[in-house]
Amino acid sequence: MPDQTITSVSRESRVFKPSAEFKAQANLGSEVTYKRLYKESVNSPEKFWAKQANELLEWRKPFKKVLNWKVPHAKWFADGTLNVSENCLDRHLGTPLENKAAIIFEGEPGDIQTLTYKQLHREVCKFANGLQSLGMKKGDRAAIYMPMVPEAAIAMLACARIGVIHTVIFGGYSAESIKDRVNDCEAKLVITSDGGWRRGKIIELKATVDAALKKGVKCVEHVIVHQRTSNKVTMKKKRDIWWHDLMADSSSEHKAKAFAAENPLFVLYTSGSTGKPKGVLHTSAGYLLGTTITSKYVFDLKETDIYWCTADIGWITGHSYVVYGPLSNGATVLMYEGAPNHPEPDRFWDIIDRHGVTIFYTAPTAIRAFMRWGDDYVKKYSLKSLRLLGSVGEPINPEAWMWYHRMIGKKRCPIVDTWWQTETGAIMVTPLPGVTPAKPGSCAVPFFGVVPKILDETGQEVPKGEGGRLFLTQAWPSMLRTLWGDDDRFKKQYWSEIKGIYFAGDGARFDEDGYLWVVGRIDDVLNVSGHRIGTAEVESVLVAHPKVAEAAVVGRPDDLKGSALVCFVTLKSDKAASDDLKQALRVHVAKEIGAFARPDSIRFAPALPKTRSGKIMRRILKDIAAGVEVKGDITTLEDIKVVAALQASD
Ligand code: 7RM
Repeated sequence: MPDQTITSVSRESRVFKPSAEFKAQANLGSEVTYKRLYKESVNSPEKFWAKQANELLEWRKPFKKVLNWKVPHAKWFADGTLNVSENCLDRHLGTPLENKAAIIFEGEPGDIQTLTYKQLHREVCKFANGLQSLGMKKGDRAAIYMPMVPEAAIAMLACARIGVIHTVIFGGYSAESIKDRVNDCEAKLVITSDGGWRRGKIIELKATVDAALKKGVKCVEHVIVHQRTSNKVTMKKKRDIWWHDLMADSSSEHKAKAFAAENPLFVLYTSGSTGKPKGVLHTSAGYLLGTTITSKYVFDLKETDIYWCTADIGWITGHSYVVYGPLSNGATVLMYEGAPNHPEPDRFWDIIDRHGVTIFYTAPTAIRAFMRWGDDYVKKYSLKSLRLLGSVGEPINPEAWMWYHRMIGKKRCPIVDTWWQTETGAIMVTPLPGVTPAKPGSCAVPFFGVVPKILDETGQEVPKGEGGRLFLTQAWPSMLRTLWGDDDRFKKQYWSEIKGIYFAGDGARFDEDGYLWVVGRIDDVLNVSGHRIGTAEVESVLVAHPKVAEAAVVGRPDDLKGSALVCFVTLKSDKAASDDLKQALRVHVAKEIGAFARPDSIRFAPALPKTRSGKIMRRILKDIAAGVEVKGDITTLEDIKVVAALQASD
């Protein structure tokens, strides 16, 4: 394919049009069709979604009612029934897809395993029978704490098959974090692995689960342990069961039951503005429809693709675009267990060439790391199989976009910069690769059924070009339904900023062409290397340390991570500051939350900047952390001298 053309260079950005070749083969390649469909999707959403739901999903009992919307509670296709696992597996059997690879797995040590749709179906059926033999049934919760191995997807799909609600916990989380999540949703079962490979070392997952369960967990009856690394683990009698033992006794026949469209599918915990993570609840048909339709049109998925999304299944991107969306489309999904720089920083490019990956979806923080490691690692590979690139997780800076376009896409592949959230379930704003000209740094235009608005404090729409808060004003099928056990927080967090419409927590603006530019979180959530971390979570861990009196955590712009974590800490009066204590506090946070939350910097200060009513003025701390002049009004500060002391802190 020839280069995509640069059609204009404006002050802000260049514009990259899809090539004629890409357009011609795209699942959606016509601007006229996109416009017509978008119009229909927002003007007659029920008609649009009914048609898509019938075309893209397999129903056991067809729905009659499309949407029941009593703000903020949505029910989609409520009187219809289906089975999500059947939609991802059984429906491809008896078709030419059945002997096609569903999952190509590459472990970090280099082991490779392929599961066809037929084989994956067989494994899922066996595991579903195994879960049932342990008494797991519809509505029960199961926590999954596993590395990126096919068994993680098998566990998710088996839960879905029998109506068990899964909650996947990212393998980087600590024992304490596991305990909180398992207790919050009262999981009866934990599914884990002995370990997982990361940079040549074993991450001891089972040992971490053991530690979590010792911290005061009453709800867990069983732990299923998949053997990955064969490191020594302790198996607690009666409670712990080897995956392979359970599977050995299980039949590979399993008839999936039909469940109501609104049956809960999973809870996924995500950070919010308080210390307590939010359990985002997604249900069945609407979620599956959102992930299926976006996989088809945003990634332009075809039968012949080898599709690779590098996200871990512990995050929403792994749920929607490693498991449910691509499998429902009958795609071949590549799964890689390990680190991008093991044994060398060329591992991803090596994988792409060896497996012939055609679609590659990753995060800006990874792209920036590759840029830093240097072009030589990329140039050793042809990357000629690639035809489409994607980005997700945070705003992609134009420099990184251009490098991705030139170095990885060889100026031939469209890039889809996809904006969405754990809460939205599926991609909301994105270019369509065969239709939308891309601008580096902008996530472009709303997907079908999505109506984004940028509003000011009074709820007025701001003029194009001006920044404000991002809202979604129309209900969509894959929207979160509530927060597990806390519907009040759900209402308050998302639907009360401006009554009755969804507040995304992001700041953004539209440009003159109607393209969306997301700036980033405007609540107390940080995006560190694409991981969502609540400042309040880190603060509560810090103040739990015996030497700490008070703590305030802010983000500092960072070239690689997006945001770096900077913690301002005041010590109890009889405690002395030292470098050792700094290090101890960093280790403390990593231990309590997870290594990905390890603070970049701890600064001891005699006091924190507070208003007279005692509120910490974070914007002052942000400026101080960034090393810039403190801007804006500081007259509300209770003690003005605090600022100078903070600036002098280290
Ligand atoms: C999918 C995911 C959500 C937050 C969101 C934004 C940021 C995600 C983009 C982005 C700019 C993007 N879910 N974000 N994608 N910002 N451009 N393409 O990341 O729940 O973990 O995070 O991530 O701030 O609110 S998430």
